[in-house]
Amino acid sequence: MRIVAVDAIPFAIPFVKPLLFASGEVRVAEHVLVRVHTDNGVVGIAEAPARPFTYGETQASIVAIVRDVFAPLIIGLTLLEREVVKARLDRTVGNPAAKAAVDMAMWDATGRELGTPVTDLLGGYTDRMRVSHMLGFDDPAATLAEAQALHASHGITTFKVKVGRTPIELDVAVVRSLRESLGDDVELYVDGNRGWTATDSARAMRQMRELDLLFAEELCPADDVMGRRWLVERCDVPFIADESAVTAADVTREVLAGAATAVSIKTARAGFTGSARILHLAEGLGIEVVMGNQIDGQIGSICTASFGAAHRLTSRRAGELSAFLDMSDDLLTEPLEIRDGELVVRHGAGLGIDIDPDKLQRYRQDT
Ligand code: MUC
Ligand code: MG
Repeated sequence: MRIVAVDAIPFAIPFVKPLLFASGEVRVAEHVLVRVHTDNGVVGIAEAPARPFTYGETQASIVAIVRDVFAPLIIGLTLLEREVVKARLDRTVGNPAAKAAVDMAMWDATGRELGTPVTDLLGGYTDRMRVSHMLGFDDPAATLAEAQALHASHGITTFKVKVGRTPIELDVAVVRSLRESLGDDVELYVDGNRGWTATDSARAMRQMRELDLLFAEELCPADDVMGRRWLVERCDVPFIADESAVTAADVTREVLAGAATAVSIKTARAGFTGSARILHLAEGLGIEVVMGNQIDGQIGSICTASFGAAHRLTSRRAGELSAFLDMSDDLLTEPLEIRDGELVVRHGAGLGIDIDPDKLQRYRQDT
């Protein structure tokens, strides 16, 4: 189970419906397929989504750091030396999506070598997760129509609504229309991607008080230190740290500072190894967790589901697993399916997925 090669293949797949939010927009999934090859001929895979507006990683930077910096550091190690890999990769700060993809491709290769699903290796709590869908910026009628269509086609009943526009009334009107039209049985929460000030966030939360929100996420920047603490104190729902809490150390800092009371765990930026550290910390602190989404494709979504379903705490809440529904295509031989509002993990070895060579050839950017 020794690593003999690591490759990073850039690919691009257009979105049918672009996702717009306060910190950026995604019209094409410019992701990187990371593959870890072992001396037994096994290949583990994972996907790194470039999110320049959040973490500063681009598709080109992910390819370069995996090929030129990380691969030479880990070739020759075995798949079970995950802590050695982590220590070597962590000499470089940042680059969370690139590091996470290397980690998850190693876990996939380990599962394939052992003939065991990764989700069982991680914890094996259940085999499915409820799905939460992210609704990007739009007007109230279009957002409502999108939510209704997703409910009809996939049974989805939990929605994360992107907010953070000015004036705040634009977003409040969207959330109000969803609640009034969809009724009390759907779960709604909001994500500001740091778009509002603390004051605007507090006003918006006051205006949405009767709308029974489940959570509020990253409404204003965590770097507005006192403003954010003031806001979180006033918030009557758990306040999720997302991009302000990438590592377990970040989560500790934000929660102890009163800047968050819940955390979004994203395998796309923490891998399985880092996500487990954050989950255990959250359990110890007794805070809510949500399996978050980095606008992942199907490879990333099955990674999120495999981790989320593996643990009791992460499987309690709906996970953000459906961004790929807005993409025009993907790389898998067998596409993921969301039915009755749930995504079931794959029961095959590793992540239980395979790449379609024709699709990879069509979408890869390096040939
Ligand atoms: C989210 O939860 O914020 C938007 C930017 C990003 O990095 O992730 C997405 C979703
Ligand atoms: Mg977020």
